[in-house]
Amino acid sequence: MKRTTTAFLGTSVLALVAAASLGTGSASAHPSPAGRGADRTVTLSAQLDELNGSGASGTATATVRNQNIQNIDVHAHGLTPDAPHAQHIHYGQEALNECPTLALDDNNDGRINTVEGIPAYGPVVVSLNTTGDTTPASFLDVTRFPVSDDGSYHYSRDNIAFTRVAGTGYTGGGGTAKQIADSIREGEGVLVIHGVDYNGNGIYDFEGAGASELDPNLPAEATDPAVCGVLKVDN
Ligand SMILES: [Cu+2]
Repeated sequence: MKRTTTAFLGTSVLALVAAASLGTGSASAHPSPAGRGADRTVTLSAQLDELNGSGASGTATATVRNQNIQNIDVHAHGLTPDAPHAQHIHYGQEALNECPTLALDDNNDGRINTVEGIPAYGPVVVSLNTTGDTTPASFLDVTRFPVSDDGSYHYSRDNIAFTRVAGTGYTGGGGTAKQIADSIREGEGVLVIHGVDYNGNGIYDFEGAGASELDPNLPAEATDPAVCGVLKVDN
């Protein structure tokens, strides 16, 4: 502690000798007042940029402490109006933990579908829905995701726990809640909002881009990614 050195410079030689002889000269007891837990709380923020020509954009901020998202806020605009938008935190140990580019368009149809984006952003680890279960099991339950009001919404939710997730690329099965939370706190999570009305007819239908590769009963318009941003650590 530099402050200790400064204090000693201001004291008399006698005092220095006395301090040294008492063994207190080191002033080594400098407790970290905040404790170790404070090191494990980080704030993250993301700039959300369009994918698939959606024209949408936004921002997100999150506070993550240990294995819990204390709060997350998402502001988005330019989305398909008055339609539900699945949104998730994606992460994979072997993913790039970046947003995808058209280089990942394996079938050359000019779109990045949700599966094609996985090498970049990884699988779903948290469903950012409005009520109930937030695990990947809820990733396509569109009834519990925010609905854009004229293309915009402000989403906020508190206390979302990370969970063990299969398919995240860890050997021996799924990544643990701690492994995933540690990586998200290091800035490796990617926030993705889905839902692109390609043909601009105001609804998700099969005319725009056919069926979703995730569920043949859902239009690809409902599941293709619309915006993406890496949740980076704030400085
Ligand atoms: Cu997603």
